[in-house]
Amino acid sequence: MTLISRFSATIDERANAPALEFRHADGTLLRWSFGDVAARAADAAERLRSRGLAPGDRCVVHLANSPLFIDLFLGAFAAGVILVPVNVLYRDRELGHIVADSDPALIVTAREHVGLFGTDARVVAAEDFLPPLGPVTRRSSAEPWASRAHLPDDDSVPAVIIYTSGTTGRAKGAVLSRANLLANAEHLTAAWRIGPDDRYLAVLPLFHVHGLGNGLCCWLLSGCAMHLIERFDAARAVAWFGAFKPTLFFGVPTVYVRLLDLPAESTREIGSGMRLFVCGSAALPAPVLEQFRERFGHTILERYGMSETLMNLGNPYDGERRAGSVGLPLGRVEYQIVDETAAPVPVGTVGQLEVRGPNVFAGYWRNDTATAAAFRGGWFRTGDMAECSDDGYVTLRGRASDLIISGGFNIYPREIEEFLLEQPGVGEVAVVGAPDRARGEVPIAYVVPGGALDHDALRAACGNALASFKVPRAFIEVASLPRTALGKIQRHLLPPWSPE
Ligand code: MCA
Ligand code: AMP
Repeated sequence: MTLISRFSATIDERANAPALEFRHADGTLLRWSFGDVAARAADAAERLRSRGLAPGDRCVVHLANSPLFIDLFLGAFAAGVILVPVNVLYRDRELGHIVADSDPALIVTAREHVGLFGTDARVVAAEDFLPPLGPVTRRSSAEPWASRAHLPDDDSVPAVIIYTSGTTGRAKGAVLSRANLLANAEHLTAAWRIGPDDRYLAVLPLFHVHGLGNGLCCWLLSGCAMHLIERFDAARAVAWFGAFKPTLFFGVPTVYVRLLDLPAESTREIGSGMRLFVCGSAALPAPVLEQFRERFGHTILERYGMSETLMNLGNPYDGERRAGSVGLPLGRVEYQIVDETAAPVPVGTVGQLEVRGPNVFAGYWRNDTATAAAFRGGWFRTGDMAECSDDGYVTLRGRASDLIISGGFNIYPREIEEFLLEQPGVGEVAVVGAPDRARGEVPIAYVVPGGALDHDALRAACGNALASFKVPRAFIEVASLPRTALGKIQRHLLPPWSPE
């Protein structure tokens, strides 16, 4: 079975079942069945084709969570178009690179964000390009959503390109095939027992793998009901849980830290209706898992994935969900922990984590050098360090690179450093992650002045060019950067920073 045939099976079997709820900006609650979702997807596919997009063309989507995103996601499958979702917080520097690299035929954004793309003629506002949000008129003939594509239903073709930063500072496009998305959704629906009776409260952004590959694809594979939220906000969580009564919830650690601040009567009430809370994208601190269990009566299931691989490891549904560990291999995923020479290390020894399986991507978009470097002997080199216990549980032990994860969003210091070095007054610079209770880490810049340094101007320049979560919380002036004899910056020797 292919991804399209699996999604179609859900849509056919559950054509009149509740599929999607979304509160429109005007306050009305949209409610669509799977048949409605399919009708809109067929319409979106038609619009992509009418606009001249052919199979294999790219379509950048720069949208906050909305049913319009889902229209494009499914419409692109039907039209054979490769979707390139980008973080809505990205600004000109990030967007410029992704647009240049992915070379899209169409860029879809919100009306208010069209200006971010300058005068690019490929940009359309989603509100103009897609049918208005509202009740759906279904075609009288029950035409399957993907049938008019007349394309081979081939799962080896690229489905989405997810841009993920690297040590080079410039994001690379991880090309995920339909087969990758299907394998991941099959693994997760089986491992987490997701079925048509579930009710999934979707708060994570659809432009990253967590919300897209896990959230949307498990929804479409299982045929459960989904309530889509534009963006997570702890102050409104009690109302969302109370009204929708979900059974299933996916979050990043920051989301769970925020939920811990809810009053005790709310946490008990929320916990009583829930079946499963899943966490990933960054390390879940053990005390958060313990406190969450006390207050909500649920042990969060922590899992581990990457944009290039979708999900690799997870704590078991039945059996011990071990704090601090990312558990055991999911589905058909295999892993090994090896040393520099690719030899497996003994149990209890930290080594490099490598994975393979049907969920693992084939390579980066138009970047054979990066692809070749990412694989060794058929194994994908995650860049994460890990160790395995006697009973097979894997624990992550840091990364080979300097990745900072803030609120579940990834930050590569090199990208910010390269930008800061272009600014007046900056001689040398090192960006490091400082601990933060809620967001896990926040970026801090240590600057060796090369002239007069204007902190406000630096902050403003970062704010214009970079996503807000990448703007350093502080610019600390230092006389020099600690370096090894080979000139590599010793980030751990920089003076610690804490907010006053
Ligand atoms: C945050 N902001 C957003 C969003 N989230 N804007 C638009 N859409 C969003 N989804 C902006 C806010 O406007 C604000 O911007 C700034 O970010 C900080 O927000 P704040 O209100 O302080 O939020 P918070 O309480 O700290 O919570 C933020 C959050 C958010 C909800 C946890 O960071 C988030 O949605 N994180 C999820 C990231 C994610 O899905 N990662 C998965 C990557 P301003 O500063 O301008 O006011 S996939 C991955 O890593 C792998 C594959 C994996 O394993 O899953
Ligand atoms: P991305 O490049 O956005 O796909 O992020 C992938 C990285 O997020 C992984 O290589 C890990 O370093 C990190 N990550 C994902 N899940 C977890 C987790 N449960 N615990 C710790 N780190 C995680």
